[in-house]
Amino acid sequence: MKIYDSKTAPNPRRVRVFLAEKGIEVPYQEVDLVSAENRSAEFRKKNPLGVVPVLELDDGTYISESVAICRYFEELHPEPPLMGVDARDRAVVEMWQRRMELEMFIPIAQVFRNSHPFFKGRIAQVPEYGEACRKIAEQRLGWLDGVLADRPFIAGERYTIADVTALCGIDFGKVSDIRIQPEQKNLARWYESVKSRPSAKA
Ligand SMILES: N[C@@H](CCC(=O)N[C@@H](CS)C(=O)NCC(=O)O)C(=O)O
Repeated sequence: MKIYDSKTAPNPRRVRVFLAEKGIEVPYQEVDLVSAENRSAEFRKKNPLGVVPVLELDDGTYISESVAICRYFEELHPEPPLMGVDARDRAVVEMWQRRMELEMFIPIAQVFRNSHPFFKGRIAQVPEYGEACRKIAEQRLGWLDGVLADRPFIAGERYTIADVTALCGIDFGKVSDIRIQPEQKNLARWYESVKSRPSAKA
């Protein structure tokens, strides 16, 4: 088993943080995104979409999509639970995980994809779309600040995969100068608490 990884990219970090929370060690193989190794025919045999992370199992199965990889390990190693403990809780965690991914992480990533020179020539960049996503991402930070007014973690009382997704998205936003604002005290308190966990170094 191994995970095709990139130390600089936010989606692979989601998996590394998740596994660090569970205390699971998996060998990583760095994929060189700069030289576009991820877009080679060889790599596309592992993931036709040409993106990381990808988990390779010993039976030759390839699993991509960060949440799917996390799901695999959650099933095998339920403790500590990061994706919910019963039907209600699993649904609540999934709701927040999807919100963090769709409403926060993706707009933040789209700012980078549509404005940073790294993606020039790799995708059809639309800078205006990137700027629209910046506004959305900034609004979402304000929304999340309100959400965190009455709870320690995004899905409630316990640290979950929703916190992992939000942490990795918000940290990646710094590259595009998207930042928690001084008045967003709840968000800042949450950020300090998740950032100070050993897993955040993954
Ligand atoms: N939906 C995928 C997204 C994976 C993804 O976009 N990975 C990025 C790194 S964060 C990538 O490999 N980008 C390289 C490229 O687009 O060339 C997931 O959740 O894992």
